Order: sequence, then structure tokens, then C-alpha cells
Amino acid sequence: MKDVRQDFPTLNLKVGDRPLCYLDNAATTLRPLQVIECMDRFYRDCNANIHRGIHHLSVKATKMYDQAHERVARFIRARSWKEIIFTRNTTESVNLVAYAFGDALVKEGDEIVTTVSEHHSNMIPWQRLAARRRAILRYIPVRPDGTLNLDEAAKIITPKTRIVALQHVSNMLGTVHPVYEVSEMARKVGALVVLDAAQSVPHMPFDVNQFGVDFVAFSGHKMLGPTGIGVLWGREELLREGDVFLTGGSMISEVTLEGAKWNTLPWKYEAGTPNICGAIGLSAAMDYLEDVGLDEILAHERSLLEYAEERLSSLDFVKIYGPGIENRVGIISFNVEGVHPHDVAQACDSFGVAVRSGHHCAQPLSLAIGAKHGTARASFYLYNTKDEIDALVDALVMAKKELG
Ligand code: C6P
Repeated sequence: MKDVRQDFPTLNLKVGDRPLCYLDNAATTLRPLQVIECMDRFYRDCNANIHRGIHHLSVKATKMYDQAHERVARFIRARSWKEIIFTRNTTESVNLVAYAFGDALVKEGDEIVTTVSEHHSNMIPWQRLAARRRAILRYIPVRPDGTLNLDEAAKIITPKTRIVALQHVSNMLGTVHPVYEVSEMARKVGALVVLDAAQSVPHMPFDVNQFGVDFVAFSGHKMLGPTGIGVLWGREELLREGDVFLTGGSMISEVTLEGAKWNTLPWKYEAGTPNICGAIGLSAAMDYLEDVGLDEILAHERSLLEYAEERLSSLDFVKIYGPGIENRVGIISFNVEGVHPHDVAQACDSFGVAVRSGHHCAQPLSLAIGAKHGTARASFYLYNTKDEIDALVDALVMAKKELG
């Protein structure tokens, strides 16, 4: 893979007198100059609202925003740009499905299925939907290593199931889940499938058609793009028929005092002034990622994961969670014997190493894998190096010595 580090100004920062080792990419990634400068150019040269004005700047901004939908469609191999809805983030994308589709689909006594491994963003919206509709929420359990128990899934997904919502990759453990197998079970009983791809779209070649799912949600800020921009992909025929979510300007074609008609796709789901610059910044991030190559990025992260697993498992006071690395991508979750994960993260910070600690917004999974205080987590991306993993190891040795 080509050397990309010079494109990321944040990597020049120091923490105290140590170079920053940014290993918190599952939380959010850094941004390359190409994205920062693209957004800077937009605000300098093209700033206007979209789909409203007929003046020069508005036409320019509208074109760029509309093209951003096409850019995303190409990135995830969607059949049409009309299937791309810009939201704020993965969380909003999942909520959109729960409200606009879930409320109409789920009736009293019906069942919704999700998994114990989910991020809260793909759990709470279904808890709320079940409460609104007096439906039953059922969970596919995980084994002690955090992998999904498919034998149980086959029993839990039944003709009563209306929606199955699951993640592609666990943000806590990096586990890659067997999405196709689960979606096949769901399709057999006619349930809709919602895929949280927040931790996969940024890290590997991704084709929305490969899993047999109906909706895919992800966030721009986890893939070199800005914060405040996310994506919901949905099958066009579903989106065309679906109810609306947020209402107001832009999402209508005609309004009377009595009611309104909805706009065409994707505008029907993009109420109000959207994050125009965010969408354009995300397009620049996708250009960048494709230029480096998603296969190359995946291979690079795999080599970092292998190295991290080898180095951390050589420390007898470190416990690593999750399945073997053949079932994981660039995330490693661990604990240092006798040291609280927050103290581990603090010790890492004193070495310039940024890791996240706690439940990682997946508290039921923490409990299920026997990490009641959570874990410390290092997560990799295209700009990380083996030297940074060495710095992490030095920090863990110090944490054990001083605090363990
Ligand atoms: N996980 C992490 O540190 P938002 O916040 O909406 O952009 O993404 C939510 C989300 C949903 N699903 C998965 C699998 C995720 O990893 C995340 C975000 C971050 O693990 C921040 S909590």
C-alpha cells in the first residue's frame, strides 16, 4: 500500500514530547488534507443552499450535492443514486428505518430480532419500536468469544419476525459476523434486514447487494470524512413505498393547508437543509479511499492486527477478547490484569497512544464476554504502523508495572 501518512496533518501532533499514535479509529478516523481542502474550497467558492436558488452558486452547490449521492452509490455498488439517503450518522439511519418502516410494519405481538453484539445505536431504536408497537424484541445470543450463535438464531427467527437488525463488524471486538447466513434466515420468513455497516464500509470492499439485506447504515466520520454526515442505503422499491421520517421543507412536492405530497427519492427522506459540505467532504474521502484501494487497506489492517495479536498475546498479564484473528478485522480489545480499562487508556495516553476504554457503546456485549468493566480497545486504519503498536505495548508494560 502506498505511504499515506503525509496526507494526515494530525499525525504530526505530539502528546507531551511523544508523537501521537492514533489507535482510536473505530471511534472516529483522522481526515486527510484532500478532504479538509475540499471542504475549505466548498465554503470559499461554492457556498449556497441547494435545490432552492436559481443563482450561479446555488446551481453549483446543488450539482455537487447531487453528485455526492452518485459517489456514494458507486462506493457501495448501489444500483441507483436514488437509494442513497444522507443522514447525520449511523444512529440516525437506523432510527429512520425504525420509525418510517418499523412503525408501519410491526404490529402487536410481532417480533423484532437483533443481536447481543450490537452497538447501542442498533439496539435502542428496536427497543423503542417494540415498546411503541407492543411487539417483542428478541436477541441472537453470542458465544463467550463474541461470535453469533447461529443455532439459536435459527430458532429465534420465525414467521413472527418482521425485522432482523444486525451489525456487520463488532465495534468492540472486530468480529466479522456471518451476515448472509442470518439474512437468509430472515428472508425465508419475509422479514426486513437492516445492516449496521459502520465498521465495515470504511475498511473493506463493500457491495450492498452481496448480503441480501434491505437497508445498510454507516457514518462518514469513520471513513476519513467529516462528522455529521451518514448514509442510509435502502432498496429503491422499499424507499418509494415507505412512510416518511422527518418532515418539513425539501421532502415535499406539493403542500396545501390540509396536507402534503412527498418528494421523489432520495429527497423524500432528506428534510430541511442537509449537511451539504459534509456530503461533499464524504465524496472526497471516498475518492481518497478508492485511490489507495480498499483491498490494500484491508490487507494493511490485517497485517497490523496479526502483529498486535502476536505482541499483546506475548504479555502474560494481558487478556485479549473475541474470536481468533481469522474472524476479525483491525480491532483488538483487551484488559491488563488488575488495572481498570480507563487507567489502561490513561497510561497509554501518557505514551502518546490514543485508545478507547469502557463499554464502547455495546454494554450488553461487554457483559456477555465477561468484561464487566469493559475493555481497552485499539483500532487501526490505513495510516497506522507497527511502530505504533510497539508504543502501545510499551505503555501496557508500564501500566502493569505502575498500576497492576
Ligand atoms: N462506534 C466506537 O467507538 P455514529 O455515532 O452514529 O456515527 O455511529 C454509531 C455506531 C453504530 N454502529 C457501530 C458498529 C459503531 O461502531 C458505531 C460507533 C464508535 O465504537 C463510537 S460509539
